[in-house]
Amino acid sequence: MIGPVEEMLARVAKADGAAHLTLIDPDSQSSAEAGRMAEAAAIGGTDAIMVGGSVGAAGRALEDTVGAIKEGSGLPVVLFPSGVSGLCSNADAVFFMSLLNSRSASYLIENQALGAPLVRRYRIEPIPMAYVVVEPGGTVGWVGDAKLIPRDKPEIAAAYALAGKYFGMRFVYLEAGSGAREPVPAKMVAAVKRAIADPLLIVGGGIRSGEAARERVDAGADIIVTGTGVERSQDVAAFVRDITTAIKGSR
Ligand code: 1GP
Repeated sequence: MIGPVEEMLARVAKADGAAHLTLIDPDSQSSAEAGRMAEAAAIGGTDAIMVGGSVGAAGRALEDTVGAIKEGSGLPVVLFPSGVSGLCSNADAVFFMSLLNSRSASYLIENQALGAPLVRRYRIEPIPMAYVVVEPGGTVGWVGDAKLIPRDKPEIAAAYALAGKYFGMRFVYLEAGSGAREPVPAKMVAAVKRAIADPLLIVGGGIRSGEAARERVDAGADIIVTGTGVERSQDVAAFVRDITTAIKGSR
């Protein structure tokens, strides 16, 4: 069953050529600061806010951050949990994801099984997603025990993404790791989109300019995620505007 946040993302990706998500890690700033960042990102044209992080994105800090973001920006909040503790009841949706190239049952299915009843109790919208981590992988690659996809092996990324599609996942996320020096190669993005066709393709990790974002959208990305660039920016609205202007209306 497709919920309102997924429906909105699909509609924007189709109508505008691509959608943009801003990632905010509750561990990186106060909740009030996160609220101001989200407000500025909304002014810059982002479509929704993702909230999560590999370390420390849980409990009170998570809930307060989600609350402040919703109040500050009015945008939907999609949780991006690293485990069951990354869930909270005041978000709109959750990327209900499996790290398909993890070696650990924890990140493939165990956290998801423990989290599923909470998602139901909290009434947050689950968005089924295949999560695939590519070199260098960063913190999430290490924490998630990923067998990193080599950057020069687009066919391996495509095989994992296709497996996700055949499992019924409607989103595929190609992740280079937060703060990666280089984003996922455009060639790999193109190979994955060719393989999966319909599921929405999210690309993130190391995207810090409109040009880099545009290259990935031209290659087939439907949604671009930026986190570190937003966090480090002196002018969040202008940074996000640079990316959204570059990707929207580009296809
Ligand atoms: C991390 O893909 C996201 O999960 C965002 O990466 O922080 O490098 O923008 P950045």
